[in-house]
Amino acid sequence: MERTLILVKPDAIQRGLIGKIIERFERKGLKIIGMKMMSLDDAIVKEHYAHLADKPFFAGLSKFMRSSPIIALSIEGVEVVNAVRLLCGITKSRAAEAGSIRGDYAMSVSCNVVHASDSVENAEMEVKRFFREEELFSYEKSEYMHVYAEDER
Ligand code: IDP
Ligand code: MG
Repeated sequence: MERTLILVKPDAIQRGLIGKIIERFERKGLKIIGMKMMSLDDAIVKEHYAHLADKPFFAGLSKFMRSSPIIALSIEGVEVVNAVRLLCGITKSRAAEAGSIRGDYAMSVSCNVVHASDSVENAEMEVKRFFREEELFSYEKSEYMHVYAEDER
């Protein structure tokens, strides 16, 4: 089963959007298997955004990601990596689809309220980066049955 990583970023924490953002994932019927508040240090930001290390905005991005605690979430389900990316909307918030989280809550490219893993391979690494195995929970979620047809489970 796929797992993905979501971060509720510092701008969302500052703006009091934690509940509204988590609600989007619950509303979709997704199963949260891990959730915690944490402060990021320099090392984890560098590792998480290694693909952007040589960009001119990296120093600002790093400072932003360390400016408040974040909420890390892990969600598990059928094709959840793509489903969660669609819910979040594209990186450039001003052009993000209305109805997506970024489309509804952000205007900034850097302060775009959420992170979501962009591929199944990256998601596996990112979930491990932010959660120890014992911080992830295995349980039956009753709504699950309404969300997936038998052959999708
Ligand atoms: P993603 O978050 O949609 O996966 P990435 O390209 O992986 O987008 O970039 C990671 C994060 O870096 C973005 O969410 C945003 O916070 C920041 N970022 C990306 N491009 C820019 C930019 O051009 N200027 C400022 N910040 C950026
Ligand atoms: Mg990315």
